[in-house]
Amino acid sequence: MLVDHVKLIIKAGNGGNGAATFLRNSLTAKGGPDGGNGGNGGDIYFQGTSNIRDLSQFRFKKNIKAEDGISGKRKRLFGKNAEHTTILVPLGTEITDTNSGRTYEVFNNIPLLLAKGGRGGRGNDEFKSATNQAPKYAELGGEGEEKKLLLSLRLIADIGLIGLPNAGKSSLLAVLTHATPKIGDYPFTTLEPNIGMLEKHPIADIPGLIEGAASGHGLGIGFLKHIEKTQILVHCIDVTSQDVEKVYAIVRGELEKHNPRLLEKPEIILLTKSDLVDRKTLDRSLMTFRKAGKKAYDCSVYDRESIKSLAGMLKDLLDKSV
Ligand SMILES: Nc1nc2c(ncn2[C@@H]2O[C@H](COP(=O)(O)OP(=O)(O)OP(=O)(O)O)[C@@H](O)[C@H]2O)c(=O)[nH]1
Ligand SMILES: [Mg+2]
Repeated sequence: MLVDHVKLIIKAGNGGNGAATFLRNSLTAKGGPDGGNGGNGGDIYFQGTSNIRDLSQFRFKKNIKAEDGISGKRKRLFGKNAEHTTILVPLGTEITDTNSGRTYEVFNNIPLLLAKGGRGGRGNDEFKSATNQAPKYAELGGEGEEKKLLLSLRLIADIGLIGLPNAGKSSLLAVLTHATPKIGDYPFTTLEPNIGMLEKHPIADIPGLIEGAASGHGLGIGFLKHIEKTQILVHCIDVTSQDVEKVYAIVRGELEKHNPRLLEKPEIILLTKSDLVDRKTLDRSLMTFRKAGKKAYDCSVYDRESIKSLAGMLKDLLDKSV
């Protein structure tokens, strides 16, 4: 199961308290102040990594706390600063601080500070002055910052496969990449997005869209966010459909309702399951789209050549777009 959004509470470490102590030993019965400073509390950083694909690590771990700083001790001993905590998240994670509304996008591996640890408190030794040679007080360590966060993941894929349920999207992912998605001759086989790699290019296969998906029909359109960052959409249409133009319009309509900008993305129309119709029917369907100035192709997962040329064309298009 792809976990693509979670709520999280993070709390940086508190600073250690400063000590309020006085030098005492066999020679000194009433020595001066010697309380050391407390150490700083640990910060919390987020860092992107390509080794993690989703947010499932947070399903049962909703609270993350960094270490507290150690308190200062007598004999001017400073407490240790706490270690910082770094939370690794997939590239493409969007982090929203729910109190301030600020949003951060993790798209590289540069650590992002989200909760600052409290400063260590100063010991009484630091408060000595000409007028007060023996201060009895020391500072308490500062509180570490606490934040409520919402993490939301957009898969970062170069190519997005879209279309009605059963159009053959997952089958295509399986033949184009080494991915092994579930494939079935019934609608809504895919319940969560799948990702596969066509050489260096990630391809996202998402659940099928149906008419009314934008208003919650079928599996809805929540997962469309995963194709927002793609460079190319491959619109898969089962060539045995009664009316391929209508199918095309339905899916485009749902994309538009989610985000009209999706319609401006470079797109190719792919008539799938070409092995199931004769050449004439296939050409007629291709022409319907080509006449309208669209890029339309056909393929069958049982025709190795068609898959090879599809893969070649996708790679060419991506190389041109960078
Ligand atoms: N004959 C033929 N059947 C195909 C081809 N591609 C896919 N199929 C079949 O079509 C059915 C649906 O394939 P899927 O890949 O699961 O379709 P999908 O678009 O991922 O479906 P959802 O996940 O439900 O949206 C399966 O029974 C596949 O075996 C093809 O090129 N030729
Ligand atoms: Mg599928």
